[in-house]
Amino acid sequence: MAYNSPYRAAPQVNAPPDQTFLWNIFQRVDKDRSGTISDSELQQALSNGTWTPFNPVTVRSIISMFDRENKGGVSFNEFAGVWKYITDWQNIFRNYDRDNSGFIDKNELKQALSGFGETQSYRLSEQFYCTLIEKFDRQRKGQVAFDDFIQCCIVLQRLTDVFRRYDTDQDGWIQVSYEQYLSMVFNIV
Ligand SMILES: [Ca+2]
Ligand SMILES: [Ca+2]
Repeated sequence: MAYNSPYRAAPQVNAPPDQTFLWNIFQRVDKDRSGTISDSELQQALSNGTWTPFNPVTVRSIISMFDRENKGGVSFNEFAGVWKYITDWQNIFRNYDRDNSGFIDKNELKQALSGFGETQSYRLSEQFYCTLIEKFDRQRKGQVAFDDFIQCCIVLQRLTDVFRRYDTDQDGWIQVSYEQYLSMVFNIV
Protein backbone atom coordinates (compact mmCIF):
# COMPACT_ATOMS: atom_id res chain seq x y z
CA MET A 1 0.00 0.00 0.00
CA ALA A 2 1.43 3.37 -0.98
CA TYR A 3 0.38 6.57 0.70
CA ASN A 4 2.11 9.73 -0.38
CA SER A 5 -0.06 12.55 -1.60
CA PRO A 6 -0.10 13.65 -5.22
CA TYR A 7 0.75 17.14 -4.05
CA ARG A 8 4.03 16.17 -2.43
CA ALA A 9 5.01 14.10 -5.41
CA ALA A 10 3.96 16.65 -7.97
CA PRO A 11 6.52 17.86 -10.47
CA GLN A 12 7.74 21.37 -9.79
CA VAL A 13 6.85 23.19 -12.97
CA ASN A 14 6.82 26.79 -11.81
CA ALA A 15 9.85 28.91 -11.11
CA PRO A 16 9.23 31.00 -7.97
CA PRO A 17 7.55 34.28 -8.96
CA ASP A 18 9.32 37.50 -8.00
CA GLN A 19 8.31 39.62 -5.02
CA THR A 20 6.89 42.54 -7.03
CA PHE A 21 4.66 40.18 -8.97
CA LEU A 22 3.39 38.60 -5.74
CA TRP A 23 2.98 41.96 -4.01
CA ASN A 24 0.76 43.20 -6.84
CA ILE A 25 -1.45 40.14 -6.56
CA PHE A 26 -1.49 40.34 -2.77
CA GLN A 27 -2.68 43.93 -2.87
CA ARG A 28 -5.42 43.11 -5.34
CA VAL A 29 -6.67 40.19 -3.23
CA ASP A 30 -6.42 42.08 0.10
CA LYS A 31 -9.50 44.16 -0.74
CA ASP A 32 -9.88 45.88 2.65
CA ARG A 33 -6.12 46.66 2.80
CA SER A 34 -5.82 45.03 6.21
CA GLY A 35 -2.45 43.48 5.42
CA THR A 36 -3.87 39.97 5.66
CA ILE A 37 -5.93 37.92 3.24
CA SER A 38 -9.07 36.55 4.83
CA ASP A 39 -11.13 33.51 3.81
CA SER A 40 -13.65 35.64 1.94
CA GLU A 41 -10.94 37.66 0.16
CA LEU A 42 -9.21 34.51 -1.02
CA GLN A 43 -12.53 32.93 -1.99
CA GLN A 44 -13.37 35.93 -4.18
CA ALA A 45 -9.97 35.76 -5.86
CA LEU A 46 -10.18 32.07 -6.76
CA SER A 47 -12.12 30.47 -9.56
CA ASN A 48 -13.21 26.85 -9.84
CA GLY A 49 -13.91 27.28 -13.55
CA THR A 50 -17.69 27.51 -13.06
CA TRP A 51 -19.95 30.37 -11.98
CA THR A 52 -20.34 28.98 -8.48
CA PRO A 53 -18.28 30.38 -5.56
CA PHE A 54 -15.05 28.57 -4.69
CA ASN A 55 -15.60 25.88 -2.05
CA PRO A 56 -15.38 27.72 1.34
CA VAL A 57 -14.09 24.55 3.02
CA THR A 58 -11.17 24.39 0.58
CA VAL A 59 -10.46 28.09 1.17
CA ARG A 60 -10.41 27.52 4.95
CA SER A 61 -8.10 24.51 4.54
CA ILE A 62 -5.64 26.55 2.47
CA ILE A 63 -5.67 29.59 4.78
CA SER A 64 -5.17 27.48 7.91
CA MET A 65 -2.28 25.62 6.26
CA PHE A 66 -0.31 28.86 5.78
CA ASP A 67 -1.62 31.05 8.64
CA ARG A 68 1.22 30.23 11.01
CA GLU A 69 0.24 32.68 13.77
CA ASN A 70 -3.44 31.75 13.77
CA LYS A 71 -4.63 35.24 12.92
CA GLY A 72 -7.43 34.09 10.65
CA GLY A 73 -5.71 35.12 7.43
CA VAL A 74 -2.40 35.14 5.58
CA SER A 75 0.11 37.98 5.58
CA PHE A 76 2.31 38.88 2.63
CA ASN A 77 5.25 36.70 3.74
CA GLU A 78 2.91 33.69 3.96
CA PHE A 79 1.27 34.51 0.64
CA ALA A 80 4.12 33.13 -1.50
CA GLY A 81 3.31 29.70 -0.08
CA VAL A 82 -0.40 30.08 -0.81
CA TRP A 83 0.33 31.19 -4.36
CA LYS A 84 2.66 28.28 -5.02
CA TYR A 85 0.23 25.82 -3.45
CA ILE A 86 -2.65 26.95 -5.66
CA THR A 87 -0.63 27.14 -8.89
CA ASP A 88 0.80 23.66 -8.24
CA TRP A 89 -2.76 22.35 -7.85
CA GLN A 90 -3.81 24.15 -11.02
CA ASN A 91 -1.05 22.41 -12.93
CA ILE A 92 -2.00 19.03 -11.52
CA PHE A 93 -5.66 19.64 -12.32
CA ARG A 94 -4.96 20.72 -15.91
CA ASN A 95 -2.59 17.84 -16.39
CA TYR A 96 -5.15 15.24 -15.29
CA ASP A 97 -8.23 16.85 -16.83
CA ARG A 98 -7.36 14.91 -19.97
CA ASP A 99 -10.45 15.91 -21.97
CA ASN A 100 -10.19 19.59 -20.91
CA SER A 101 -13.75 19.50 -19.59
CA GLY A 102 -12.89 21.64 -16.55
CA PHE A 103 -13.86 18.71 -14.32
CA ILE A 104 -12.11 15.61 -13.08
CA ASP A 105 -14.14 12.49 -13.69
CA LYS A 106 -13.67 9.12 -12.05
CA ASN A 107 -11.07 7.86 -14.52
CA GLU A 108 -9.12 11.12 -14.43
CA LEU A 109 -9.16 11.03 -10.61
CA LYS A 110 -7.84 7.50 -10.73
CA GLN A 111 -5.03 8.59 -13.05
CA ALA A 112 -4.25 11.56 -10.79
CA LEU A 113 -4.15 9.63 -7.53
CA SER A 114 -2.24 6.69 -8.95
CA GLY A 115 -0.22 8.51 -11.57
CA PHE A 116 2.79 9.69 -9.62
CA GLY A 117 4.94 6.57 -9.78
CA GLU A 118 4.95 3.28 -7.89
CA THR A 119 5.94 4.51 -4.45
CA GLN A 120 4.22 7.89 -4.52
CA SER A 121 0.62 7.05 -5.22
CA TYR A 122 -2.64 5.93 -3.70
CA ARG A 123 -3.87 2.50 -4.62
CA LEU A 124 -7.63 2.45 -4.26
CA SER A 125 -10.39 0.24 -5.58
CA GLU A 126 -12.74 1.12 -8.42
CA GLN A 127 -15.57 1.26 -5.88
CA PHE A 128 -13.67 3.71 -3.69
CA TYR A 129 -13.12 6.12 -6.60
CA CYS A 130 -16.92 6.20 -6.96
CA THR A 131 -17.20 6.95 -3.24
CA LEU A 132 -14.66 9.79 -3.54
CA ILE A 133 -16.48 11.37 -6.48
CA GLU A 134 -19.83 11.08 -4.67
CA LYS A 135 -18.41 12.62 -1.50
CA PHE A 136 -16.66 15.62 -3.11
CA ASP A 137 -18.90 16.31 -6.10
CA ARG A 138 -20.54 19.48 -4.69
CA GLN A 139 -22.09 20.42 -8.03
CA ARG A 140 -23.76 17.04 -8.54
CA LYS A 141 -22.26 16.49 -11.97
CA GLY A 142 -20.77 13.08 -11.35
CA GLN A 143 -17.29 14.63 -11.46
CA VAL A 144 -15.33 17.18 -9.43
CA ALA A 145 -14.42 20.81 -10.12
CA PHE A 146 -11.01 22.32 -9.27
CA ASP A 147 -11.90 23.39 -5.70
CA ASP A 148 -13.50 20.07 -4.81
CA PHE A 149 -10.59 18.17 -6.35
CA ILE A 150 -8.16 20.01 -4.03
CA GLN A 151 -10.44 19.28 -1.06
CA CYS A 152 -10.64 15.61 -2.00
CA CYS A 153 -6.83 15.36 -2.08
CA ILE A 154 -6.42 17.31 1.19
CA VAL A 155 -8.88 15.09 3.06
CA LEU A 156 -7.44 11.91 1.59
CA GLN A 157 -3.96 12.99 2.62
CA ARG A 158 -5.03 13.91 6.17
CA LEU A 159 -6.86 10.64 6.72
CA THR A 160 -3.98 8.67 5.25
CA ASP A 161 -1.41 10.47 7.43
CA VAL A 162 -3.37 9.62 10.58
CA PHE A 163 -3.82 5.99 9.51
CA ARG A 164 -0.17 5.74 8.65
CA ARG A 165 0.91 6.82 12.16
CA TYR A 166 -0.87 3.74 13.54
CA ASP A 167 0.14 1.44 10.69
CA THR A 168 3.71 1.08 11.97
CA ASP A 169 4.53 -1.98 9.85
CA GLN A 170 2.88 -0.32 6.82
CA ASP A 171 0.89 -3.30 5.68
CA GLY A 172 -2.33 -1.31 5.22
CA TRP A 173 -4.00 -2.78 8.31
CA ILE A 174 -4.37 -1.35 11.80
CA GLN A 175 -5.98 -2.52 15.01
CA VAL A 176 -7.19 0.31 17.23
CA SER A 177 -9.19 0.62 20.43
CA TYR A 178 -12.29 2.77 20.72
CA GLU A 179 -10.37 5.66 22.28
CA GLN A 180 -7.55 5.42 19.76
CA TYR A 181 -10.19 5.58 17.05
CA LEU A 182 -11.69 8.72 18.63
CA SER A 183 -8.23 10.33 18.84
CA MET A 184 -7.65 9.52 15.17
CA VAL A 185 -10.90 11.15 14.20
CA PHE A 186 -10.30 14.18 16.43
CA ASN A 187 -7.08 14.78 14.53
CA ILE A 188 -9.15 15.39 11.43
CA VAL A 189 -12.51 16.92 12.42
CA1 LIG B 1 -7.78 41.69 4.20
CA1 LIG C 1 -12.30 16.02 -17.43
